Amino acid sequence: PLRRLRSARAERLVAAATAVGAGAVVVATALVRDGAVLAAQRTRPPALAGRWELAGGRVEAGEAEEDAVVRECREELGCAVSPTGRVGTDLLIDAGVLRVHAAVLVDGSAPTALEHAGLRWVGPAELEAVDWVDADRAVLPDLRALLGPS
Ligand code: DCP
Repeated sequence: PLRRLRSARAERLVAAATAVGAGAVVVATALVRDGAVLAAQRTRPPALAGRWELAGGRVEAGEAEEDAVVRECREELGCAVSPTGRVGTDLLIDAGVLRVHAAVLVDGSAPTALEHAGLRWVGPAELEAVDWVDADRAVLPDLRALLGPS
């Protein structure tokens, strides 16, 4: 079940649940270049294969979220990124809580699909048409605001 958390109280409940091991923190990267965001096509699990996501993964114990963003982009996309801040609110997913961070490419770096079936840069006008995984679709209003008008 997916729902947006709006209250500070709800945010604290997620923090408490995460602290006792009830779920993982998963970071996703809104990598922005030239007014477009990078979408990556999942290969697993079967239920999500073929659908598109913001690249990311589980934050490791003791790891800062920004460091997880940098690590996941290096592992999955083979590129160097610099995080620039949170996008949207916490999202509850089966694995725990999903937190999106915006990021930009470090000069000269470019993403490659090392673990995904494909990559595409998505401008504001195309955001809606992409077959996003459910959690990432919930971030579209925030992505639109991040990218600006089409
Ligand atoms: N997820 C999501 N949206 C994203 C990224 C991830 O909904 N943009 C979800 C899908 C998975 C969970 O988060 O249920 C973990 O994502 P990954 O499998 O990509 O992350 P890891 O490879 O780090 O996790 P695992 O330990 O499962 O291999």
